[in-house]
This record gives sequence, structure tokens and C-alpha cells, in this order.
Amino acid sequence: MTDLARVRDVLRTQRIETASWAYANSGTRFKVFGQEAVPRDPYEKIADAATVHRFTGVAPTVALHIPWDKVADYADLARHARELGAELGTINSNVFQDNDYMLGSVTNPDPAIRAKATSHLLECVDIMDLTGSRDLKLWFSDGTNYPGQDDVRRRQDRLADSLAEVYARLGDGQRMLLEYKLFEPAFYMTDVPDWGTAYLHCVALGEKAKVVIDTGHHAPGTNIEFIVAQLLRADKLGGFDFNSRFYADDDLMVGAADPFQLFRIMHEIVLADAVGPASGIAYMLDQCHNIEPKIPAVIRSVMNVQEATAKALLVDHDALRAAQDAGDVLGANEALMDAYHTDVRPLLRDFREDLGLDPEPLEAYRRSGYFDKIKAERVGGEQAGWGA
Ligand code: PSV
Ligand code: MN
Ligand code: MN
Repeated sequence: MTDLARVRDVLRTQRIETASWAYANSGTRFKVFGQEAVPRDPYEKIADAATVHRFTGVAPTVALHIPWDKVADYADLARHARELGAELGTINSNVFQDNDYMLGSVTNPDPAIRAKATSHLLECVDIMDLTGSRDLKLWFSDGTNYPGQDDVRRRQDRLADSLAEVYARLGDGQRMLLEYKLFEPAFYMTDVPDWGTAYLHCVALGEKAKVVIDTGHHAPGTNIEFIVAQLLRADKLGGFDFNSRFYADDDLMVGAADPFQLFRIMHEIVLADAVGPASGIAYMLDQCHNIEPKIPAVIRSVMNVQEATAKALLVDHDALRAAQDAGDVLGANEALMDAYHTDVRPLLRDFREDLGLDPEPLEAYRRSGYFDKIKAERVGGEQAGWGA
């Protein structure tokens, strides 16, 4: 089998999950720019996600955020997704948009507020039972703004108690993914600020708990691929929230700001032979398309992940290892860079044709008339926004 055939075989196993909120209006705290034909409810968000899958062939699942995607009948929403050739994916909890959570959710000094937050997380597992989702993704905005505001260790204990209660509720085949974030909205101390904290909690919980890496959630200059390698060693890498950042948690398109970083991340995954679903690594896009058209931006993002993966799959591991073992610094670096500098677009065009898809997903989407169709259909009602 040629190398290129192997690359295509591995690429065929990769699945990239898109997020329901990427299709909704979004913006900054300064302004949300509404766009034409934006979905008005979760059903329409899923239709857009299914359209991304139709043109890329590798993005069948869509992540939901509760309560942004609250519906009366989740089994019906799952049926709707299946009818469109898609599936419901990760359930994202939300304990950051209620007035009660000003001083924290599961870490709040008030036990009644902690109980409310935990009961939301448990409700998310109930929803997973109805949607058939494997993963519960937890991100906590909890933290403090001032030194002395609350007791760091007591807050960790409260967090651990709540996580343990939710972990105990997980069914067979369900997992808990714990996401960390350096800062924002808390500015002095965040309760889950880094991979080490997330890792400690996951280890204490058990094997169904894994760490999720949101690429936008680190200090500038952080070596994210090192974190990837370390979590892979410990079998604690649950997945990614992919996006790009220039400054903080910018939520721009993955691979747009630093495609080389994305390649380096994917190289670690390829080295561990962990691209496909058997590894349990979930590739999710957690992005907001504030000024660019949303569906093409998600298609572009999926393609960016595929391009980085294809380049990583082209690394000549024998040459790399030989150079490393010989202490050949420049040779090892060259083995990596050779792959990075390869134009993989022709290979991906062939890959898509093999799947029976148009080799150019963005052009195919534009030609499809989908946007004109939803523009005509989605009149009246209120457009969905990030957070609603
Ligand atoms: C927090 O910044 C975060 O990355 C979490 O994943 C949230 O659930 C998500 O953003 C919402 O976009
Ligand atoms: Mn995220
Ligand atoms: Mn984020």
C-alpha cells in the first residue's frame, strides 16, 4: 500500500463534530452582527450542521449546548438529525449564564446554588440518554476576581463533590469531558484554569472522565502539543474544542491563526496512532463566526483540520526517528517540516472524490442553492443567538 493510500485510509476514520452555536448569531460584548438566514431554533441549526456534513463527509455529529438548544422532545430532535443524515453529539452544559452563578456554580459558597448547578449537570446526562450522546462536556466559568475573595482549596473540594455526583450518574458508554480555561470571565483565579487541574479531577473520578483541550484557553506561547502528548501518555485526552486565537479566547476558525500549531498537535496524535474514533478523541469545533458567513466558515474549518491531519500523516516517522536517535537536530526538524510544507490539497480532493463527494466542498456548497433556500424559508421568528 502506498503512503498516500494509508493517509487516505486514516483520514476516512476521522470525524469532526460541529457546534450548534456556530450557526447562530454571535459577536463580542460590543456588538452582535445579525446575519441573513440564521437558524431560529435547534432544528434549523441541525439542518445547517447536516449541510456541512453533506459537503465534507466527515462531520456527521453536532454538539448541543443546554439550555441554548432546549427542546420539548430530544428524541424527536435526534430523529430530525438522522433524517438529515446527521446525529446529535456532545452535550455541553451551561452553568454560566444565570444570575445565581455570580460567585460560582458548583464552587459557590452557597450550598443551594451548588445544588442547582449540579442538578443542571445531572439533567444534561438525562438528555444524553435521550439523544444517545456519548459525551458530557463541562466548562465552568467559576473563579474569583480578587485575592482573598474565597478559599481556593474549599472551592476545589466543592467542585470535586459535584463532579463525583455527576460522574456516578453516567451510564455505560457515557463519558465526562472536563474543559479548562486560563481566565475569563474570572480574572484573578479560575477554578479549572489548566490541564493539570482538569487532569487531577479526572484521575480522582475514574476512567470515564477525560480532559478536553480548547485550543483558545491557554496563555500566549503555551506549547499545546506538549499537553496533548502528556495527556495521551496518561490516557486522559478526551478531545478538543478547536478554534484559533490571536490574543485570548478569540473563537476564530481553527487553523486560521496558526496552522503550524494545528499541524504540531495533529503530529502528536498521529504518533500515538490516535486519529480515528477507536482512540476516543473527540474533535470538536468550538467557534463563533461573527463576521464571516457561518456555514462556509464551518466547512473551511473542517477542511483546515483535515489539511493539518493529512500533513501530520505524511511525516516520515522512520526518517524522523533515525534523525532523533542520531542526535541530528536539523535532520529531525527537516523531517517534520518537509511534511508541513507539502501541499495536501490535491490529496484531499482525491480523498473526497473517493467518498463520492465534490472535491471542492466550498464551491459545491455555493452552487447548491442551500443558502438561497434557507433565506427564503427563514422569514419571521427570532434568530438564534450565542446564548439563546
Ligand atoms: C468557554 O469559553 C467555552 O470554550 C466552553 O466550551 C463553552 O461551553 C463554550 O465556550 C461556548 O462557546
Ligand atoms: Mn470550548
Ligand atoms: Mn472558549
